[in-house]
Amino acid sequence: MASALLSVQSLSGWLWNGVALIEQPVKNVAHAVFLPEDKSLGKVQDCFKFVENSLAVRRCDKSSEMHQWRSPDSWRVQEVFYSDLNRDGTREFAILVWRSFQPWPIDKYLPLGGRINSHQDSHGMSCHLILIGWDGQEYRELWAGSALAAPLTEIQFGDVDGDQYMELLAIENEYDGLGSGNLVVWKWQGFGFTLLDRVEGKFRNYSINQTKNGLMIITN
Ligand SMILES: [Ca+2]
Ligand SMILES: [Ca+2]
Repeated sequence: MASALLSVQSLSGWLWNGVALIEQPVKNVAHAVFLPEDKSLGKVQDCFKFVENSLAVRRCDKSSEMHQWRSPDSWRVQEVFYSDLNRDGTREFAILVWRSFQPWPIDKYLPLGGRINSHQDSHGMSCHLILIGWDGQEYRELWAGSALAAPLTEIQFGDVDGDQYMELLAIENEYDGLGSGNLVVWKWQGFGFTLLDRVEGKFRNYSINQTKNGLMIITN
């Protein structure tokens, strides 16, 4: 995760003021330390494994096939975290996946199709955010976004606007130009994510710190 030792001289802090992320002076802020995600899924009998760009969920004691889910071989799972992004009171996996680009189905038939054709890299791979969770009977894809217009890296969760719900934080890169970009915060709005704010820049990573004024995002 993005917990590299940050150089204090190059840091900016960003706090939500009710309308936008506002830059703050960063002084004497303790470096954020990212703890490993809790690997129990609220029900201690379920475990997950994230290795070699593949995510697998199963009963820790392998007792139930119903409790198994595995990312398809055609997916390259890049990042994973476990939180309640879709605001239904239950945590799910948010995963960042690269897979072969697919146009919107309807665009195959429209004269002006191909509206998201730029949402892929030069190898025909596109970046997607997907939520995987327990629906009461099995683990499944709860929500899958179409190809992102700009691929994300460094995904994390945090309550940026202080409404007790978690937002998605990320660095927004360019296809074929991964490495730095804008800081973005997305929030769930019922059927998908909507942009809460974007701070334009060439940020490589960031950390999040709880302060008395709210969640401060520290970029470098
Ligand atoms: Ca949820
Ligand atoms: Ca929030």
